[in-house]
Amino acid sequence: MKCHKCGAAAVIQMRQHRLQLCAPHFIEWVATTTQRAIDAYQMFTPADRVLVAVSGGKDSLSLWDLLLNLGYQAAGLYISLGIDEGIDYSAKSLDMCHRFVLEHHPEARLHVVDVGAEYGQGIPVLARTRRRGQTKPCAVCGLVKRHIMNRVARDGGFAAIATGHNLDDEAAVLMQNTLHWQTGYLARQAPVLDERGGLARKVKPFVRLYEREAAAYALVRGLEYIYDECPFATGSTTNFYKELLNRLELTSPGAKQQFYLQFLRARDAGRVTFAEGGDLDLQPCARCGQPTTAGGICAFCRLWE
Ligand code: Q46
Ligand code: ZN
Ligand code: ZN
Repeated sequence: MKCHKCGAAAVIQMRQHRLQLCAPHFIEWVATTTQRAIDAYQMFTPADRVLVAVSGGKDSLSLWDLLLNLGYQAAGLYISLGIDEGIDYSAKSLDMCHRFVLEHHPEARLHVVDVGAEYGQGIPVLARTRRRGQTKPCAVCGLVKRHIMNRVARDGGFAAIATGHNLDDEAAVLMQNTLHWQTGYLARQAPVLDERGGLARKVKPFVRLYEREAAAYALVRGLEYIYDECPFATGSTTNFYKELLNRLELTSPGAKQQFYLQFLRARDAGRVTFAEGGDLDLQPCARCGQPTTAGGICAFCRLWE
């Protein structure tokens, strides 16, 4: 298998692009693809300070590495959730982030927020003892992560929060939202969510990259990352839809990409429209000042009552 650009040995074949590339040309291709997405959706410019949410996994560390290599002012944010579950998940993933900085970008700034140390309880305990987390800790975890990301972005004056969501993630969520005709979610599912009512701007520079390409990027760049998924992610509906789409992709290369990117094009061109389901009336929480729809005290502050 030879690189289509230079004829050297190829490290990856991307059937949906009918393209196979050697290591240096693949890195260059990932950089160009990501830069094009950043420009197309006007995510941020080199003058902006960006906060990259890192988990120690392949997507977020690849994204942070690439943004730094492209010359962006990108700081990392790691939120320690206190998840052990017999595999030392949080400790190991934080260690990956520290090693990434040390070995690849010693000049980069990593913000660490330890939920247990700062608020008194980590996610597993919180979930077990609150009604919201009874079925799965993810509801509590998502709420906590959103609150902390928003706080750090606001306090640090960052222009945007960047997350490592890739095309597989987005296509899976799109499939789920479509099968349930969640029109409000379909209206808001986008590579960029603008700042509103005190909610920080959110961007996803990897939306045009397949998950296996983000993994290949990490591998080729020699980035170490945590292979384990969060133990609470097993059996998640997103993973179920990802598998379905991957089966489709096997027989029809490019199906995932087609499904997601054509949705964005059709919606952005106004060929399909979805109602957002009422304007979000955001008010500052009486305790923490972060925006809330509930009025009075936000869901995050109520967690700790
Ligand atoms: S970290 Fe948290 Fe995820 Fe683990 S508990 Fe669920 S939401 S699965 S991305
Ligand atoms: Zn090449
Ligand atoms: Zn609050």
